[in-house]
Parts: sequence; structure tokens; C-alpha cells
Amino acid sequence: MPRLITVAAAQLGPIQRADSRKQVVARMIALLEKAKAQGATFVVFPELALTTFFPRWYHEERAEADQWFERSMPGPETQPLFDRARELGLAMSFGYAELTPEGRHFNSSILVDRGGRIVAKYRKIHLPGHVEFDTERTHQHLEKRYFEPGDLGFPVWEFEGGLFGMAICNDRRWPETYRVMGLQGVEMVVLGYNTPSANSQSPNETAADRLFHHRLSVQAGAYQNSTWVVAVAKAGTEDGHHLFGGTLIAAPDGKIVGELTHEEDGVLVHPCDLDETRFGKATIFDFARHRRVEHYGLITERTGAGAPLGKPEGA
Ligand code: CDT
Repeated sequence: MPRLITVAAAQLGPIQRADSRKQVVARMIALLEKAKAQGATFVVFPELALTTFFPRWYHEERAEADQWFERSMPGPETQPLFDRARELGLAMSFGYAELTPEGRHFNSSILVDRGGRIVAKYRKIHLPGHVEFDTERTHQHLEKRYFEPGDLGFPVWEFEGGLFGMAICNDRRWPETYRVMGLQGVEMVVLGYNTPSANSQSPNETAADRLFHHRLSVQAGAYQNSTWVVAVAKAGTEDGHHLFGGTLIAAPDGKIVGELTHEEDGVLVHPCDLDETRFGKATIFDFARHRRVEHYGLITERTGAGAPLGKPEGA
């Protein structure tokens, strides 16, 4: 019997700065209903799903940015989303800006079970961008100003009959993200993203290049850890700033089994057999047999690149 989980990657089209949480939650509920009609049992929404991608906007007063954060989850505006998911019997995952009671700011995502209970939380670890307004860039990316790095690591949870992990946007570009979860036997990684289609520091990089790097990272993470990866975009033009789409599901052999080609609200539904992760985990990526951790020390000893370790032969 395959261990099937029918996943809906629920892409959101653009959310403008003026759009309210209430409007966005209504759109997310419409996607839940669409996903349910197509047989999904688990719906994955993007990073910072409830608002525009606000790290592009500079607030001199840090506290002004608190308008984009959720002080509780669920809160008054998100409760209808939880209620509808529970009524439909759907599990879900989505990203949001988290403001803790102690005043800490994280770029977070959660797993919610079919009963509407939050059973897992992840806080984004790899924060791209910068802290101060940067006049050299064509647009700002102020995640390092508005968030602190996640403090929860990359745990894997038993969920929906399998082993699930989360990552958020820039995390997908780092092999360590997947490997730490791979070492816990992860069978499905769900991640959302908001990725500008222009590189603010290089006019030579095209939107096609950026999509290529996105696919490359997600497919490599899936293949090298023999896991499903569900990658979900917020896409389209937000107040003049374009985010690429490319919502996709990658199988444990690294192949893309489905991809959205538009930039609007929509679902990509695929029945994922978690047992398909077994072959790779038992053969080429059987970590217990093939990894050589005695040679991997630099991975945790060094953050940035340092002096080469090679010595001339015979020296
Ligand atoms: N949201 C997010 O992490 N976006 C980044 C953009 C990188 S450019 C500073 C990404 O890696 O897709």
C-alpha cells in the first residue's frame, strides 16, 4: 500500500501593500476549497502569506514594521482560515511574520493538523538581504533589519503519516537545510518563497536565470536527500515589484512532477507517495553507509570560506 499524501501547493498571486489580512485570508480560503475539490488533504501556502512582501519597504522606525507582524496565531484575522481548514478536514502550512510576546521578530511557518491545531513551528534561519537602506541596490531586501535568525533549528516532525520538515525561501538555496532534515529521515520538505525576479545587485541576471537557480536548488535538495519537496511561490507584481512564480513539486529522485506556469492564485495538486523516498535512502543516499563525517568538519567549524587546507605534496 503506498503511503499517499495528496498535496496542494497553493500559490498566491500578488498582495498589494494596501490589501488587508481579511482580503488575503478570503483568497486563501478559496484556495483551500479548490484544493479540497481536487482531492488534496494537505495545503501548503507561501512565505509571509498574509501580507505583501514587506521587507522591500524601508521603515526608519523599526516599530513601524510591526504592522506586518502577527502577535498571535491564530489571531482574529486568521481564525477563519483555521476554521475553514478544519471544516474541510485539511492539514495546512503557511508562512507569516511572527512577533512574540517578548518582542522578538521571526519569519516563521507552521504545520497545522486536520483538527486545526498548530503542531509544529519553524523560524527562517537563512535571512538574506541587509539591515540599512542601501542606495546601491535597485530595490531593498531588508529581512536582516526586520527579523532575527530562527532559533529552532531544522526539526522534522511526524505528521500526516510521514516525516515532515519546513524551510523558508532563501533556506532552499543551502544544502545544509535539506541535509539536516535528511539526517532525520525527512520524507517531505514544504517551503514557501517570495523571490524578486530581478537581482538588485546585478542587471545581468535575468528572471530566467533566477528561476533556473530556484529549480536547481529545490531539485538538488530533493535528490540528495531522497525527499519530496513542495516549493510554493507568492508571485506576480506587488506595487511595481515583480516576484517570479515557479511553484513546483520535486520528487525524491529530483524530478519535477508538476509546476505552475502562471503568477496568480492557484493550486498544484499531486499525490505524493512517501514510500518513494525509500529507494534513494536505501541506496545511493544511504547516509549510514556512505557518509564520511570525519572529512566534513569544516561545515560546522567555518562559517565563511578561509585558508585552503591543501599542502604541497612532499612538503
Ligand atoms: N524571501 C527570500 O528569502 N528571498 C530571497 C531573495 C534573495 S535576494 C536578496 C531568495 O533567496 O529567494
